[in-house]
Amino acid sequence: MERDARIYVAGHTGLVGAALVRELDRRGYRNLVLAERARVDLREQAAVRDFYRETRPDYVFVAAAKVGGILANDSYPADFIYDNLMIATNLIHGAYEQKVEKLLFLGSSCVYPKFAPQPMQEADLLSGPLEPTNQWYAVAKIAGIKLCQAYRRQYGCNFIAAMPTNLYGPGDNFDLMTSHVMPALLRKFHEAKQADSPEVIVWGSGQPRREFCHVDDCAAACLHLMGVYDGEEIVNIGVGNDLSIRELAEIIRDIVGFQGEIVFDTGRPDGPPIKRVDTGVINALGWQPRIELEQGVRATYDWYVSYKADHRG
Ligand code: GFB
Repeated sequence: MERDARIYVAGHTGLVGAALVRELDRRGYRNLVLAERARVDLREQAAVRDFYRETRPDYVFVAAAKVGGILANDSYPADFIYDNLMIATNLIHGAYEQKVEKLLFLGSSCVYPKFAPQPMQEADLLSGPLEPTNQWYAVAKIAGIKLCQAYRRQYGCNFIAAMPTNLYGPGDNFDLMTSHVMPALLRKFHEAKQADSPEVIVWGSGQPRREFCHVDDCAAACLHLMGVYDGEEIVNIGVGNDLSIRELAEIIRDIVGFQGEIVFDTGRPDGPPIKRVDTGVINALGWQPRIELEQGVRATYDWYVSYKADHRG
């Protein structure tokens, strides 16, 4: 990407979008196209078309999505499939109409089958049934992948798609009902320590395994792919290791300094037993993660504590 290129980061206030803006700033890209939701509702095709005509971006990162943890996905299926289908369709079709130079669509590791062989390879896409709790979000993301591939085949659009594993980091959603496990546990252990509570409730059995990639590593991977990758196939973004939810809870307990007990609420869903992506493709393209899990969790906790101090409520 040329230093003066117009770069649109759709979803720039979200976890990934904000990390992309930070990384682009760090690398000296100054011509960013950013729009609050109030300026353009990405679910409205005409609004997106007008926005593209007005801003004429050269590059587009599709980091806008309706996202959430296992409970949110399971509770609001219509919202997750409709919003994400509309966002993907409007941004990808609009990029074609506007003759955007290149677009990167961000999917998720949840596009892979619930029982895909581990670690999950890009070729495993659509090889089996999806995880029921987030099938709605997954189908919308798979549609986004197929849109990128179809517009490449029919119109020659250079639209690529990346599938990040579970992400965490500063700027995450810490609402206990809609968030992912990492921010939820950071908040739960923090508040339990503050209140001197005897225990922290962790959802599920604690046995599922998850892979966690810091969002700054993910942003760097996205910029790397935008620079070097022009293929039709999806590309995974991950760190090459995973841990159980029990192990994660114990790491967070120790980082926060909580002295009480961890209690597992097996009435809550576990989701897929394991969800680790194979990173052979992106590693061969020259990218490696740099942020170790404990270092990343500690930094995210420090951010959360300082953010809470600045934003009472
Ligand atoms: O992060 P999470 O909500 O989503 O849950 P998934 C991961 C695991 O952590 C599940 C357990 O086994 C949860 O039961 N868990 C334990 C908790 N305590 C908690 C808690 O307090 N909050 C939450 N949220 N989980 C998501 C998909 O699946 O992965 C999204 O739903 C997206 O669509 C994302 O794809 C990457 O990792 O199970």
